[in-house]
Amino acid sequence: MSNVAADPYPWPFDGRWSAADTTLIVIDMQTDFCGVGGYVDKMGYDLSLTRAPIEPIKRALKAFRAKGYHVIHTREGHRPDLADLPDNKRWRSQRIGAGIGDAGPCGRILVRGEPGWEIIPDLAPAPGEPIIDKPGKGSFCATDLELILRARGVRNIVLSGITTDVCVHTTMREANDRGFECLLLEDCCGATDRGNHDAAIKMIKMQGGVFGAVSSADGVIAALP
Ligand code: C5J
Repeated sequence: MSNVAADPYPWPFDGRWSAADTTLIVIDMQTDFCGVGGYVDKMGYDLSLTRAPIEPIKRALKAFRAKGYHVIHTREGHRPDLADLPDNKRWRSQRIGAGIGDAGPCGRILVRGEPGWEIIPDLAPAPGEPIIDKPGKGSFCATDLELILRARGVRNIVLSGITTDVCVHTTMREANDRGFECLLLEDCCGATDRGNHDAAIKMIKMQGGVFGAVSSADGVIAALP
């Protein structure tokens, strides 16, 4: 069994990882975050940054699936009646011209069941892969993700998706605090701002790997037991 060549330490810390105890998590690869007419597009950000991880994630997904690893997907979104949408989150989104719950080119922005909320076809979940619907940034808040991970005996989490500095980072922090051993794949993530992506990667590597370690699609694929 070989560790992943990662920064700042060969991952996982104790060399224990296998298909049984390791999951790839693909965070929020929805049209709202990387598609034309979605939430991020409406806010005016450069879609090439949030689309950059699509091909690397595809390669990682193929390798993890081929070896029988756990794969989990997440979607950020709200109930159609917006009962789970905090007033401040809605107000801030309206302020930047992309009001959550408002009509947009891909349906109501960030609302469950709308076209913009769907995971992009390129990265569609395979049958049997759990999809976690979350109302917030972190994947553990108000979801059954932890229960699913513990029930499956997962101890290692490999993170991919968008955005690096918001939903991916929040999820990594939540997972790390719960004792999961985390690895973020740098080229499998993207942010709405290049500097924020780079800063988010740098933060992980501080203090000997304060939230875990960082590698790439090819790095993890080469080492997959
Ligand atoms: C944001 C996300 N940025 N998936 N969501 O609102 O990062």
